[in-house]
Amino acid sequence: MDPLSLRPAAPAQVVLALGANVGKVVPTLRTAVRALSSLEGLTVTAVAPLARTTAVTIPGTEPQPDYLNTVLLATTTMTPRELHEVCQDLEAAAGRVRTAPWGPRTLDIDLISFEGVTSDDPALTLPHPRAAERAFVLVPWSTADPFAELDGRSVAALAEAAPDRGGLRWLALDWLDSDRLPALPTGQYVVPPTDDQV
Ligand code: PH2
Ligand code: MG
Ligand code: MG
Repeated sequence: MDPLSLRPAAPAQVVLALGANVGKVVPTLRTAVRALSSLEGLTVTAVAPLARTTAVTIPGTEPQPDYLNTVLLATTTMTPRELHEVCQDLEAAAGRVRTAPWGPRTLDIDLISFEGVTSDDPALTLPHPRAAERAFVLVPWSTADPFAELDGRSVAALAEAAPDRGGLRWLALDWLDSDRLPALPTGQYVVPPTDDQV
């Protein structure tokens, strides 16, 4: 049986990472959190602070605007595949177009871990294969849950050791409701990519 299609016997703990670096990133991230919170099969238990992070890009590619990143902790009765599909639908609703791998994006929602599930399916690898080395995931996550573990290792310790740790500029704690946040990640509005640039 495919572990990604198994319905959890009891609500499973999951970790979702959200990121955006083009378009109206703050409203986009807020809309995504509200949409996830209102889902039938998902209960959001914590929303991490919002981090401004230097874009991690493929060496030699165009520099990108800073990202805003956050992490949600939740429990779910969905299967991993169902939850992954919901995340992709929300990305599409935010106007996500797939240009280059690791290209700029209006919204990225990654399933980082799903309690009790490991998978090496290239469409959905669990836990997320690069999460352990990404401060933009680990720092917000460890702020929301200081005792979190990933593959038996402390998320807080991994966060400190992550190569992109220095790229984390600030954390906004009350970002869901505060009206003092900039709508854009940098001083400059960056137009989201469109399909004809693919
Ligand atoms: N996501 C990527 C690639 N690079 N860099 C930052 N700072 N934040 C991200 O969310 C991010 C990235 C691929 O999904
Ligand atoms: Mg990602
Ligand atoms: Mg993704």
